[in-house]
Amino acid sequence: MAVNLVKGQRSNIETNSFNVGLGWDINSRGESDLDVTAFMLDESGNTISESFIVFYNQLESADKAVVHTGDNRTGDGDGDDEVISVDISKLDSRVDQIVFVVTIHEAEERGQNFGQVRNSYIRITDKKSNEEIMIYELDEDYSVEKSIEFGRLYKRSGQWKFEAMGIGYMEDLGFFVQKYGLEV
Ligand SMILES: [Ca+2]
Ligand SMILES: [Ca+2]
Repeated sequence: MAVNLVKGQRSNIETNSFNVGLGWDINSRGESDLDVTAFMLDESGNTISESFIVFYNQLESADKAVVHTGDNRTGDGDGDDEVISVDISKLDSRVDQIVFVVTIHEAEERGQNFGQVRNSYIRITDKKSNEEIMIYELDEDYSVEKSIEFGRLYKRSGQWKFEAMGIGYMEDLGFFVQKYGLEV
């Protein structure tokens, strides 16, 4: 049985190899292109280097532990729209947490925000069995936000856990690159 997380809740991850899937739908008025980005941070909360940011324009981390399966530009249809797979056993030993941020491509230019986004979730599935381990459906309404820190994987005493974050921002991807310690 999958664990249903609510905002702020944490849960242990007992498998080394899993997929982190993002799903969303758009309500009327044209298309929105949501993008999920994984920032791989060290103990101080900074991105290890540029090659440890995984997103549609850089599909694999330097250690090959985190792999994005490709850009989805519409969110059309059910199920995961963008997927990032994680193999804990390959992770660079400096990686202390991985934050998943979802942004809207060209939100500013297109005048788009999360008020137009529906049914969004992040879920973790076991890569071997394809079983859903946990899911976090955004449980509050967002309106003007242009980006969301959706969730994070982090390590405590050797145990990997997932935390449902759901923190909305008015910022674009560049903001998070700076927030997590790199120059834009
Ligand atoms: Ca996309
Ligand atoms: Ca969808």
